[in-house]
Amino acid sequence: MTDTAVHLTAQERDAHLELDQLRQLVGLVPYDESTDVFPVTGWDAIVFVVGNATQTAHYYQSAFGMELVGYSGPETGNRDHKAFVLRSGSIRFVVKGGVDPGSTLHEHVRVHGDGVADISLEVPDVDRCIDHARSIGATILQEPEDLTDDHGTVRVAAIAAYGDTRHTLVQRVGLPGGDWSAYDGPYLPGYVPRSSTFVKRDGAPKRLFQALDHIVGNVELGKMDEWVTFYNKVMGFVNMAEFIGDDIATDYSALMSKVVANGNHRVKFPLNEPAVAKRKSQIDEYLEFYQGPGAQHLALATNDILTTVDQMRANGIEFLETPDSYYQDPALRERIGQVRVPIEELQKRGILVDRDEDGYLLQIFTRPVQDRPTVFFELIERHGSLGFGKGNFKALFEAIEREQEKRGNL
Ligand code: TYF
Ligand code: FE
Repeated sequence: MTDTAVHLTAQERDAHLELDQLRQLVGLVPYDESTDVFPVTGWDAIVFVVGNATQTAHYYQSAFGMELVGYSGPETGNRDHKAFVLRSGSIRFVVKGGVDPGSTLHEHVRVHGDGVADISLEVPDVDRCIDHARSIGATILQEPEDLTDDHGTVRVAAIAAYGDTRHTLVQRVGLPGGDWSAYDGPYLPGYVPRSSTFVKRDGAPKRLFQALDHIVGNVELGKMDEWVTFYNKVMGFVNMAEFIGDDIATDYSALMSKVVANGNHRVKFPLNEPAVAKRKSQIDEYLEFYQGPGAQHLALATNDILTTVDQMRANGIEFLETPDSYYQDPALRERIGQVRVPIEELQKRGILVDRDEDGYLLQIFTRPVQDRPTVFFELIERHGSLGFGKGNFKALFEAIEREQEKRGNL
């Protein structure tokens, strides 16, 4: 029998999370890593490229309650850009903005607006992943190389994903038998530790979310299956049961969606493509404003969505509204049964609820978080359900379309 144990990542240990909590938060599962062609441990960092990293870093602290832990910029010898490293639980966001007028980051912002440039993944063996990716014909954007500073060494490489999105692969620990110890800096070599000057309001919880659950990618019409195949073949990801097919698409959603996940299910990627419908698809709106495929929403896992939503609202974050009819529908109560809070508490906040054979989940979506109607966030509290809220698709897509209509893009 091979080792199917699930281990905590360094980021999870740092955040004082335990395996039982993670099983509930993000639906971790055991699997056999020895037969994986491209083993992935979990998320390493989500890298946002933005027009003003100084202010975006403030936003993720003041509105999302994240903690500043690292920095790179002119003061540290990086004359090209500023980069701020933010943490909440096991999640690491890095926000980058160009300082040098010639920085290539400006071009990313000109084309896409603020967005996710890099979904970095932690892997136990970068070279093994790149060898496999190359054998399948994937685009290698960066060949494996060691980066070293006073905190130690990491080995990195990068492959191309949809649009201009990349997956940097980060190996933070040496292979068994080597002499390379775990890297202990704030992020990557070149980054220095930096702490928040931001003071949380009295009584604010330690953190508003604990882990990253999934990141949805929007791709062009007819490309969803190609990207599912990319994640299957190149990265060894498996298909999850939840999908939105033609049936739902033509009824009300104007999109199709399939979900892939890495072996232990830490990393889950739903992939959307627009569907031809009566009205303009929300995915087309994204593709138009992002100028191509890209990351659409990031789902943040919390074990107390009520508090998280209340705090974020108090911090000025705007969520999509859910009509009272959603909660008044007798079929809803029938479908969801008992959940840990009275439905009235969900209704007050516009939180959606869905149940499947494994359990239930609570979820809510923000409005887009930058000027273009592109990237937004989801908060998700799982109680056994490994799904993505299939039962809410209709209510959710109607809410998204109401927003689209206000923007004049329907
Ligand atoms: O990740 C999901 O599948 C859910 C539902 O454009 C969803 O959060 C799917 C597509 C979309 C918005 C939300
Ligand atoms: Fe989602």
